[in-house]
Amino acid sequence: MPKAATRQKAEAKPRPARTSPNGNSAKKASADPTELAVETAKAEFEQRKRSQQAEIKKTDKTLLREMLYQMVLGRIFEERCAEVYRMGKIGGFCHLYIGQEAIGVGSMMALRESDYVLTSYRDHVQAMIKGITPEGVMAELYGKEGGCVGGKGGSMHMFSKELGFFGGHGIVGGQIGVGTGMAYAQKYKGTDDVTLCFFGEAAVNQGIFHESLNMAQLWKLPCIYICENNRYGMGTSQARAMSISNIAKKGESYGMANEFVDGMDVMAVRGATLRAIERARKDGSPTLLEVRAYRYMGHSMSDPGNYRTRDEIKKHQERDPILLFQESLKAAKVMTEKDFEKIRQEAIAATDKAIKFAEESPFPDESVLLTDVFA
Ligand SMILES: Cc1ncc(C[n+]2csc(CCOP(=O)(O)OP(=O)(O)O)c2C)c(N)n1
Ligand SMILES: [Mg+2]
Repeated sequence: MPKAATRQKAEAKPRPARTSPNGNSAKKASADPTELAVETAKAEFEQRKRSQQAEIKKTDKTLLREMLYQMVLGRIFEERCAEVYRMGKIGGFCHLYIGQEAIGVGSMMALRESDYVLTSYRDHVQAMIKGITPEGVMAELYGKEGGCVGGKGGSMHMFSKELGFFGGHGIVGGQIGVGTGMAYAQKYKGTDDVTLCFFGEAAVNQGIFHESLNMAQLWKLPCIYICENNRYGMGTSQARAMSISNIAKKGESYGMANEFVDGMDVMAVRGATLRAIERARKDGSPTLLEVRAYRYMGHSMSDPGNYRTRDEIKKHQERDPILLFQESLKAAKVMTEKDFEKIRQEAIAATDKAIKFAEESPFPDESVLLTDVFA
């Protein structure tokens, strides 16, 4: 079902390994002790299938169906985003989440409505999980009036104050400081709500990550920091840019609870997030989760992808999070192929409806050009 790979325009030709001043190189990257064994991806798939089944048996069936629906919707919606982008319907940047759906769904569907979420520019799927309609997201991508922020934000700035979705941030790591502040507000107001703050592994090298974690632990702020480690920051692999690649362990520098999670396994993400939420609601304790997945598509729609091979992408797709979840649901006798097809058709219909809405929505009127603009 996931077709993204076949459309990937990545060049098969890898660049020669470059050595950075700290001695990291592409060769060293594969010797990285925290590297997931992609060579044994199929075996891992089978093993995950067994552990997922155990978790599935403990989880409400309606919720499981909704989790699968959101993952499939995210995938199909973004495959169509790529199509309409290539047709010139969407302007500017467009960063797709394909391959990482288990992270957004596994973590956010463990939240309650009043909790907050912030993320980076790779935000379409998280926006929909938090309740922004596919129409609102697609029209925003089109820069149309019916978009969730009136067509003025575009791909990178989905937002809904009412739904507790506070962006969509373009500055790498910028949302980590804002998310820490949102968690401060939740605590200050005496709620037991939590903030989920997503960011990529490249953001961990920014000062804001370290300043925020220090403060959050010191003040016990109910922020759950979710590092979506998709292995690359634009065209730079983690191993070429980070001296210590075990991101979860970096939480220990601040005495913060931390966990390493397989981001291809939606039930594992859910489990780790539920544990973090419990800590946060109890006394505000923050958590750092490093959730390891893989970005199937380019960094953005304009990425030629000449820093990795097609083969590398294919290996990761052997552990595809949607296929894995479906296989587990089937093995646990919770859902059948017929149910999967029904979900697929629902997601296609929702995406078609969103595109029709975006096409028909007008562009914002010139009179609102300077409203909602802060400088
Ligand atoms: C402060 C800052 N520096 C550089 C950039 C340019 N930039 C945009 S995305 C990106 C890579 C970020 O990678 P990562 O945090 O791993 O997130 P991913 O794109 O993989 O989801 C960079 C360097 C930026 N937007 N902001
Ligand atoms: Mg990354």
